[in-house]
Amino acid sequence: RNPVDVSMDVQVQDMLGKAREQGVETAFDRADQMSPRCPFGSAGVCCRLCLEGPCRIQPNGKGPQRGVCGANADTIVARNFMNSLIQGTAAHAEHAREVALALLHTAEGKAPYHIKDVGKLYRIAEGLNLSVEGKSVNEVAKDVALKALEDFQRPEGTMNWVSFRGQEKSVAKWQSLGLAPVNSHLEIAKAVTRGAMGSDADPINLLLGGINLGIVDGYGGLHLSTDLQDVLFGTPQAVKANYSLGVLDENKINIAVHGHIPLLSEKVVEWARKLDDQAKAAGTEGINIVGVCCSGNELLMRQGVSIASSFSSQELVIVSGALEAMVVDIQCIMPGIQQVAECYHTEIITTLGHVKIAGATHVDFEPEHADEAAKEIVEKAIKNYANRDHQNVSIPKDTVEAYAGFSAEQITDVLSKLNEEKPLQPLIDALKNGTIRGIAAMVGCTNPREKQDVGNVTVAKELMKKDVLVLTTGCTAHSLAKNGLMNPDGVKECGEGVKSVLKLLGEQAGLPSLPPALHMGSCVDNSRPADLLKALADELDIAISDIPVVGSCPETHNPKALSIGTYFISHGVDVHVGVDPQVSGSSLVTHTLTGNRGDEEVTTDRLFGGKLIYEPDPVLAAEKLIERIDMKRKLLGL
Ligand code: BF8
Ligand code: SF4
Repeated sequence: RNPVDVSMDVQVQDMLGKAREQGVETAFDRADQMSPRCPFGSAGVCCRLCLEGPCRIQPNGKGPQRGVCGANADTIVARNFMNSLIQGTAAHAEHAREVALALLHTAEGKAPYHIKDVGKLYRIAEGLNLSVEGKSVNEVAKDVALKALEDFQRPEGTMNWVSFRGQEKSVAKWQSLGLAPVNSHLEIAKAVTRGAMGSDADPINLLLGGINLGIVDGYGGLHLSTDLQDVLFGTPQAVKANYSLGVLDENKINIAVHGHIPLLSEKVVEWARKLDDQAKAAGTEGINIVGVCCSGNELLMRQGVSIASSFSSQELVIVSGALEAMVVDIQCIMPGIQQVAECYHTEIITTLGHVKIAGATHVDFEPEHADEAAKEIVEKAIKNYANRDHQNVSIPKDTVEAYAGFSAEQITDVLSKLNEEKPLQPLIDALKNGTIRGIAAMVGCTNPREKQDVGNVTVAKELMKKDVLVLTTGCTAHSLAKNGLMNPDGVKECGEGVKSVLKLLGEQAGLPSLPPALHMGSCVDNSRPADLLKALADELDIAISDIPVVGSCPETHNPKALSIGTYFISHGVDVHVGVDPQVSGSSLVTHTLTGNRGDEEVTTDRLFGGKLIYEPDPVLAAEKLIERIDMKRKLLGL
């Protein structure tokens, strides 16, 4: 593909042009080389779970229809789907566990972090039924951390965070179906076991196992991470920052922070500020931290750090020739960054013992020694400035201004200026009278296979136009920000109804309008839209599945996005994906996930009230989402 066909973003197109001129290969080139894709893998019908295989089923019904063990396409497709949910769920659970352990060590005085949001800590303690009387802040934090860690080891019952954050109606349904998770590690281990060769062979049962993983992902991963990160680093509030490759600064030492867990990125920011003089002594104007992927989102929300790139163009930040270091922790880090870095002076610094890249520098980052590690990392970047080839620096000129930091707390805060006693009432009224037709969470990734930003931006604009209130997280937020949808001016894209609400709320916040897409954070922060939905459903005394709300992930790439989607489906929220979820090899699996509530067979829509919508065309996708929103409105009598 020509650069103009890989991204909507002119800066990305230009930087890709530079990479190609210099013979540097990126994910966009490799995505092209991978075409056409294997039809068996695409349909989900290849299995390599044991050494009798690999086996593959002919999707067209001709040729072998069972693997050596007798597994048919339905079993293989369901197993493969569940196995990818395991990947996503384990990633989020491990993220949460690391934060919980860091909170414990902080409370015990063993790690150099502080409790930043004491109010939220106490609200969480209360939600967990912990007594706080006569206890110090650190003692309460320790109790909360132990409750969190219990969610990785309790032998029976229901996970603390499911009881705490889940809506009663949803939790009761999961319990009645035997799907309420006991603890994250137990459920993940069980899923690995049932998805193995010679274990669970019932496709429907496997898909229900997938729902259980979705619930683990949501509560043991997303909610737990967000809650404890807010306690340690503060609950986000509206903040202004800049987007695009142009946020790199030629006159400064540039450090990109990439990955997911704020334990590392927050410390890098702190030490960059502390060592600014050292950077000036090296002949620069200081240190410029830029964000990539969800570490970027975390820093943006709490520190106003600007964002250089979403997932698919991460290598191009290096191609600028102006990046001294790219510091990574975990998830969505392309191994390809090392090859690209070897063509420039950038030092790739890995930080976790279990996530290394051959050829990269490794600085071990343990929360207990966070200061020493962050200092070492920033000093390495300062030192590496001497190796910058100033002739080969190309930084695009423009950046886009965007507002972020819309935590559920921040949104409620703005709403409370309209109705102090019942802050949700103005939102409920607008939903009831149709000023707001519905709510959409635009979430997830960018994918080098897809033309970057097109799906995300088109679905969002189509929904906005039709008076859907758009919330956003993850790399999708990056697409929306670069295209002006996280700026008050972007409100012109909205229908008259949503526009009037955003303007009214904007006035309360001292802005001409709230932006048409409200950025709620990283991918683990998909807990935030979920919190808002729970609050709305509780206030209305209805199930979350009854609210006219949808999720959309147009440029899906990571299994984490699928597990987040499954989390929403387990609550009865419809979820759109724009990239093939690789289940088409089984009509049973496809129908269970995408069929309707009125169908005779089992479908997630019938069981939970929400389904998966696979639609690569973003305009059609928006139409289908609107149809579901309207259906739910009708069922509510609106
Ligand atoms: O967790 S949105 S590409 S960076 S998976 Fe990855 Fe997708 Fe970006 Fe954040 Ni989420
Ligand atoms: Fe083949 Fe069955 Fe082994 Fe899969 S588990 S590789 S289908 S024999």
